[in-house]
Amino acid sequence: MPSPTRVIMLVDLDYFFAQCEELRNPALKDKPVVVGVYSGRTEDSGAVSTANYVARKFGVKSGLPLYLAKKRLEGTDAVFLPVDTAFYEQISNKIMETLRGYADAFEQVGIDEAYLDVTRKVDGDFDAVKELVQKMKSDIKNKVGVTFSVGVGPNKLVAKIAADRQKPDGLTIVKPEDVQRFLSSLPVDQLIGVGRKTAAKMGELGIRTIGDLARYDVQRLVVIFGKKLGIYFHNAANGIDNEPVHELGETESISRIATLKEDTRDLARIMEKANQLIEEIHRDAAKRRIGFRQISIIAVMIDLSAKSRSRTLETATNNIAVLKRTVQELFEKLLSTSHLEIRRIGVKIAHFSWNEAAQQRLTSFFNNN
Ligand code: TTP
Ligand code: MG
Repeated sequence: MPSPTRVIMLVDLDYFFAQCEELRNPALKDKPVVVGVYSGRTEDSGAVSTANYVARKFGVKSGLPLYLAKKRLEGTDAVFLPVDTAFYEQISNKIMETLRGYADAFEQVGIDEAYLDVTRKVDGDFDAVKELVQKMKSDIKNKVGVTFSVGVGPNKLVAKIAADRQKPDGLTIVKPEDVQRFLSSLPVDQLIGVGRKTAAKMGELGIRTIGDLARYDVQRLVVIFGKKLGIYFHNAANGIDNEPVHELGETESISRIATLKEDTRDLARIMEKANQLIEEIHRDAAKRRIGFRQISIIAVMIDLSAKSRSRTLETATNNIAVLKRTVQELFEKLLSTSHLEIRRIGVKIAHFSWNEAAQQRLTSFFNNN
């Protein structure tokens, strides 16, 4: 049975950190506003977190070194401000709370984005979406005073790309029958998971647009990029994505479990498998841009008894090195309490939050490849 058509929405708050600063001080509205992370080495060292659209006209954008931003805005009445995450979080929480009420299922991704499954809210009818979005926009405008852009499609992949097409205060709706046409002319790096390096590699194969990728032989993609990625790229380019909108409950966790090649008490062998599991878990967490505070392991011994260990960190992280180190320490501890060999191992992360992950997004998995 084919799955019924879903109506999925991505909401992306406009120039978020800078918009929050405008909210706090409306006199900033017509000026170029730059929010930056100051590294503190010299007065101007650091990078732009984001800039409002007035500043963007001068070529100032996320990631630009602050001294260059200053140079580009020379002679204007530009205002430079340091990041105030606590304040932005307050605003974000208020918005997310309101948005949640409009969705059948709701998944916040980072501090300024959320997916909404609104299939039942609009009765599966894409023609009813515009009115719903207008209602949401004016509701948030009245309650909080913030604008956002929306992408709508039959899945998360299309919704995400659509949201980038019209900004700020935009709305782009891609109906199921228009997906292929919508995607085909876009550059291939618009797909999540196609970073700079992958795009360059695809360029060498003559793949420049998503349409090129969609037409490329899937078997060859598998040979070049491996099975998982090859098939993912093929499906993504064809607009296929079945990922549900995950409700991120407080009790939720991400975990993986696997059987060792042979029963063992050798830490190096255990960690070899554990690191594979960790990489998958970390990829999942990075995709959803969540940080985690709790790390747990489980070991099934040869007598099939199970032992577990767990640690809660002081602050949330999405750092894979921390995850690997902690898991290793937990296995060392666990081994010291038993003389049995281990047969199966599992790794789990839980106690999620978005803040930390949002700040570290530039180092997240997908931005790195
Ligand atoms: P984005 O949604 O990528 O950017 P934005 O909201 O500022 O602008 P747009 O109107 O294009 O959506 O990121 C959300 C926030 O995350 C942004 O306001 C600041 C922060 N951020 C950084 O700190 N560093 C970065 O490199 C990026 C891209 C974002
Ligand atoms: Mg945004």
